Formats: sequence, structure tokens, C-alpha cells
Amino acid sequence: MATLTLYHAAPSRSSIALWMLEEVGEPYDIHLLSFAKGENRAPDYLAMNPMGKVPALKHGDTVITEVAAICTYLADEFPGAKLNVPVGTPARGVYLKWLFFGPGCIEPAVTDRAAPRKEEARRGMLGYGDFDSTMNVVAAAIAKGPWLMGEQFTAADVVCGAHIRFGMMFKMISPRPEFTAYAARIAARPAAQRAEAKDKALAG
Ligand SMILES: N[C@@H](CCC(=O)N[C@@H](CS)C(=O)NCC(=O)O)C(=O)O
Repeated sequence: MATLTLYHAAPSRSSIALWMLEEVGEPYDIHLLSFAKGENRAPDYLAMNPMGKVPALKHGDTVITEVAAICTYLADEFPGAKLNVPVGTPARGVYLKWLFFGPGCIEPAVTDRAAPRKEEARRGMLGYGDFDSTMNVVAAAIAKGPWLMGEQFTAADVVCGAHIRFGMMFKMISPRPEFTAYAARIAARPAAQRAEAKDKALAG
């Protein structure tokens, strides 16, 4: 079987891919990169990810970058873990919506709020519209729970859930009952706990 290697800096956005790998349950290696030493800007890493960012995942000869793409890839590549909604299933459209909503709406809504623009952009110009609408849409989707897709935990919960959880941790998202309960459900997942413990050990 092809080897899975995660190019990771602990902790960072690549911690989301680390959590996903723990959910998948296949063996993987970690190649740790130090931002302080500029290892993400070294020529051999830039050849793999010209953005100079983590995560990157190598699976055999395939290199995948971008958190959401990595999570989508792993869920489809290892369907035995039941973290995807397969092609041909009606709910796949909604599943894909959430996989794109994470990096397309939640993340920019949160980072724009943390580092506001000098001039506020028009709502129509922003793909996420505005922060409150974005958060309200996620809150409504998880209100019933337990997961975005209902009873099935999927890669979409890793992608969107990580932003909600870390956003609250870093006080960029205000707690509200739906988010607090969702974050608690995530924190109770053994895979999330294993990933966190690994990250702590790697960062330490
Ligand atoms: N769009 C990328 C963002 C990745 C990203 O920004 N990673 C940060 C870590 S949190 C990084 O590598 N920063 C180092 C740098 O930009 O020099 C993704 O979703 O994977």
C-alpha cells in the first residue's frame, strides 16, 4: 500500500489534516517542518507546495495540498472509514457544500474579522457575505446534530468543525449553544484526542 506522509507544523492548520488522518485510521508518517527555521520555504518543500504552506499530504507519488482537499481526498480514498458521502448518493451535494463552505466562507469570515480591512468590503463582493450570516448558517445546520450531515460524521465535520472549534478557542468566534455543544462532541472523539496529544508532543 502507498505510504501516507503528512507535512506538518505543530500546531497549525495542518493539525486539521492530522485529525483527519486519525479519523481515517490508516498508518501514516509525519514530516515535521519548522516555520522558525524557514523549512516551509526550502526549495525541496516549495517544489511540493509552491505556496510554502502546510499541510501537504504525499500519498505514493500524489501530492495534495489545501486542508479541505486533503480531507476530501482521504475520505474518498479510504471509504471503509465512512467519512465520505459517495458519488451517486443524493446527500453528496450537501456534503460537498460543507466541504467548500469551510475554506470558502467560514475561514475567510473569521480571518477578515480578526484582521479587518481598512475599508469594509461590500457584502456582495465577499463570497461569505458577512460574518453573522455565515455563523448563523452553520449554527442552524448543527442545531439538531450531532453532525453537519445528521447522524453521519464526515470529512465536512473535520473541515468546518475545526474552524468552529479553534475559532472559539482563539476567541475569534463567540460561543453560542450550538457551537459549544458541537465543539464538545468533537472534543470527545477519540481521533480528535489522539491528534491533539500527538500535536502537543510534537510541539513540545
Ligand atoms: N489554504 C491553505 C492555508 C494553509 C496555511 O495558511 N497554513 C499556514 C499554517 S496555519 C502556513 O503554512 N503558514 C506558513 C507561511 O505562510 O509561511 C489550506 O487550507 O491548507
